[in-house]
Amino acid sequence: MSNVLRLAIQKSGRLSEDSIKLIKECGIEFSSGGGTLKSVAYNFPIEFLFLRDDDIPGYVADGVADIGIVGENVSEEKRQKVRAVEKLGFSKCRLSIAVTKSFNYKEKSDINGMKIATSYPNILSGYLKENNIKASIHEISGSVEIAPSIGLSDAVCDIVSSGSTLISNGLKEAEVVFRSEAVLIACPELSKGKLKTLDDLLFRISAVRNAHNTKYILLNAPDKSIDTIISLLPGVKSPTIMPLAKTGWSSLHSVVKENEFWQVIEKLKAAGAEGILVIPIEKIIL
Ligand code: PRT
Ligand code: ZN
Repeated sequence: MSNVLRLAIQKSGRLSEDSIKLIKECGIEFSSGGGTLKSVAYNFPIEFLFLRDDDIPGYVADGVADIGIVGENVSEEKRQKVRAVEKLGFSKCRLSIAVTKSFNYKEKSDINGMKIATSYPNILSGYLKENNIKASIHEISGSVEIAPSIGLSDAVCDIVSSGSTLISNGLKEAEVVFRSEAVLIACPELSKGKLKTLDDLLFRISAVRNAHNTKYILLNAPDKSIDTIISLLPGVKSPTIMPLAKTGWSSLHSVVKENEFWQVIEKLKAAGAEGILVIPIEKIIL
């Protein structure tokens, strides 16, 4: 039985670039772009289907594709039988209910009785039910944000990222219904060979993602500060310490989490660290 995994990626849109970048950072080489619908990797048992994002959950559920990269919003809305395998950290957004700027919105119960335009009727109806809100859903497939201004609805439930689309259409965010990011989904029935390939792929993805979240850090410090610095930079196992030619000083190498970076730097300086270098990491195998 074949161990070649078929991965469905969005053909063109907000997910495409980051999906392709992630796969390429995993050291998997293939050609994409130029209207290609299908492609095969040169150096890993994987082939690619380039599709509209809305079609990806269905193709994965049917086994036409083995795995796919899609927004959690789409995966949740389509209600297909797929397994969410790994969140991928990009294309972060939220599905929110927005009302007109002039509406004096205070709490969820204000949504009662409203007509809400959305392309996400399933997620929205689940949310309304959960929160005991009685509102009607008007399903439309695009340009949801203009619905209130043309008298089609009182509110919208749409994807928000920066919020500027809402503002430029005279709307304001009232409630977050669902938070989303790109996710790797899989067909629930994969052969042993394909599951092995999926494991190999996930191993590479986690090495790349760990590296994105972490920086390599080198610094010089007086020997008396080393214990303090080790407590600030515990590293993967523990930091490397090498003596400098200058007596009483050492060079210390470690890693630091991207989101803790600025706080740690301040504390390192306070502890006497000098000549701090911070370097990107390509892969981390823990
Ligand atoms: O052609 P195809 O069907 O494949 O693509 P698409 O047009 O349906 O989807 P696409 O490429 O726009 O988005 C793909 C996925 O990216 C979505 O399903 C989300 O998971 C994610 N994503 C992240 C977004 C956004 N950010 C986003 N800002 N999807 C849509 N938007 C739109 C939103 O609909 C609204 O019109 O951007 C506008 C809001 O953006 P802000 O920044 O003004 O708030
Ligand atoms: Zn789409």
